[in-house]
Amino acid sequence: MKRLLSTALVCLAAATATVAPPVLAQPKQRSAVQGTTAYAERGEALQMAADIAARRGLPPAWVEATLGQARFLPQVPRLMTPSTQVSARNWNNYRGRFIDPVRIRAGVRFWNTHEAALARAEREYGVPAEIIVGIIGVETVYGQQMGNFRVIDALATLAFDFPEAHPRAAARTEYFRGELEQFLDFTYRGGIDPFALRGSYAGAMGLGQFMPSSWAKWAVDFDGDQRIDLFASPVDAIGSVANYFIGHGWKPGMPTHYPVSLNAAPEQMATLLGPDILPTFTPARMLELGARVHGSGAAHAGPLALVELRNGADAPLYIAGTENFYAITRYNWSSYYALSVIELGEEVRMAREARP
Ligand SMILES: [Ca+2]
Repeated sequence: MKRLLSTALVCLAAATATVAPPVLAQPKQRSAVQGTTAYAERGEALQMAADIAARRGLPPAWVEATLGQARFLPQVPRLMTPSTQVSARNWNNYRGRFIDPVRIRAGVRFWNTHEAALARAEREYGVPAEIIVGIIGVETVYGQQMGNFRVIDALATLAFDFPEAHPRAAARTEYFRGELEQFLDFTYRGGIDPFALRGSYAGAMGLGQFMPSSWAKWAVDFDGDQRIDLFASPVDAIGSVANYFIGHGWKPGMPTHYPVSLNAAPEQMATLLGPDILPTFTPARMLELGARVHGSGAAHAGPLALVELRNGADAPLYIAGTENFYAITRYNWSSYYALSVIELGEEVRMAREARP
């Protein structure tokens, strides 16, 4: 659900805990730039409140009062601005940020604690436990880093003050206005205090960092208490991540990727890399183009993508990604993200199996 974020920023959801939480009551003259400017002072925010109330059938006074109390967070537009430095993508560095002994140990504890729910999700949805464990680990270190921004403030700031310098500012503004509307709708209807929920600088919430629209569409009550809580119920988060995957084309039983070796001419490489991560080629077609898929992948039924993961000045890593690799990128639009999820899940599984 964070797929619309810049891929260069995908790691930041998990890094928000290292960003100081917004100070809402900073005294003296700095108050105006420390998150104390309420959107009640902005005509367009009040107009949008009226529009949302009408569209969603919500009490106009409640929507206006809620949105009016949202605060501008000056650090949020900065976090959304793409870096001006063109940094070489580096898989080994990226992997190292998410796959380390601390996170693996936390993953083993999470899996052991929620073994029954993970097994049930695998049975009911066909999404392997290790993929769910990989997602929740990369997103929040199993709930340890769910973000400290008030979601209403983050969403209002992005909806009304998205950085104009961003190459897709108009589309992103539209997106975050939609998310803000979803957030107001589901907190009102769910009887949830909209000021109590905290999340990433982009408004992603809970163990799996669901955006409001994803919460509305894919979140499920998986522990049976008749309510959905993606913050305090890891079991609800497990079921919701699995349901999200099924809604985004996950095919039970299909591997995520295969090893591949290359002997391709430059024009063949251009053809192979043209569709990027979108699965396009049969294994036979890949072989014609100079890419040999190994193992059971040689007989894979269905399209594959040649996925390139750069390593700075070193040679890139190549894999043959299946439709399930692509499904993971629907969670966050990045092949680096997807392979981190897969490999963290694998590492946690192996660490678990290595124990007596
Ligand atoms: Ca529940």
